[in-house]
Amino acid sequence: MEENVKKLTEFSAIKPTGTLTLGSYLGAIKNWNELCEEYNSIFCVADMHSITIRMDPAVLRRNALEQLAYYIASGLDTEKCILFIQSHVHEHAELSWVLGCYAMFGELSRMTQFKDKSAKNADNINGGLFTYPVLMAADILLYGTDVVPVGEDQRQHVELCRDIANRFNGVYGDVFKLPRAIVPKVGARVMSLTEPEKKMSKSDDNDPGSVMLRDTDDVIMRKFKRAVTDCETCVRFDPENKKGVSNLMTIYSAVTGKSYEEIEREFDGKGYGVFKPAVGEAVCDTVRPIREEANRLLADKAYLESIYADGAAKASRIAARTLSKVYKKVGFIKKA
Ligand code: AQP
Repeated sequence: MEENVKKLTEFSAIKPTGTLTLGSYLGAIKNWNELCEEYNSIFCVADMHSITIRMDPAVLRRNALEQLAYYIASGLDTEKCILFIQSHVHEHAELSWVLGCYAMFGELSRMTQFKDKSAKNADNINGGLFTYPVLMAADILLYGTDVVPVGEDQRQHVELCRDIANRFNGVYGDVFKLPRAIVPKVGARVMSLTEPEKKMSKSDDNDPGSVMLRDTDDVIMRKFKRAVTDCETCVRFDPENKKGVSNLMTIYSAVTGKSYEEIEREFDGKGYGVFKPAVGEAVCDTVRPIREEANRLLADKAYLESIYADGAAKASRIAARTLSKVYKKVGFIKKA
């Protein structure tokens, strides 16, 4: 896809710290797809963001390629979207440095994800973890992004990106467009099946509470059958008092398009023994074609390489224009 200057631009990314979950799909990728027709669509595999935790290099490489395959298998049209790997476009790191000089220590310290991840990795609270939202701001701002489809947990980072852009524009004029987050109505925060007060996350592959897009039907069914519910038997949406059941209803609603009222009627008087496998089956129906297509794509490395090479070339052209404008504005001498 070549950039169409009249269209608005959507940009988003996911870091390949593990294999994608149902949460990554419902909270993010599914919604990327929905805007592709109307927007210039640019998506990256955020490998640079992944090294804020210690990752085995071979695993990172494998995850990154697998993630690209899952993007395409989820329906992203390679003719209409730019798909690339973040570390292939060096402008991300370069703009990140400049923006870091316009991001305040106090605001970075207030980021919920920084606080959560620091608590989780107390022995490795590195600078990258702290400046992660600055690199994310660079990712977004390089492409003149209008909208960033993300799950609820990333909304705060997109808002910080706007603040940084605004501050920069306040000094140098209108250099950056101000992006806004788009968060889905259903599925913005998919919770763990075993600990429904915790977000479903991809970094723990063996977590029985996380449904991975690469899980087989059997594994998915087993996870749903073991999902935590409560001591009542009625299927009712009440996220305060019935966290597990409400999470399952959210998942069911997101994959079937049914409203909470319709779901309550469908399972009225049927109990969790019927409800949990029904959610599992609906999820299998959504995930199975994606998994099968991703496996097919992963067997064709040359094809995936052609997609990310082409994507990096197109992304670089846009990113280089933005970076050169920024360098000029801040006063760097143009390279002879
Ligand atoms: N459980 C979720 N429900 C809804 N949306 C979710 N997202 C992630 N988990 C859920 C959305 O998917 C994108 C993932 O981006 P990311 O990997 O860069 O960030 P993350 O939020 O840190 O994802 P994880 O899975 O929790 O990764 P780890 O375990 O490595 O920290 C974002 O749009 C996110 O909102």
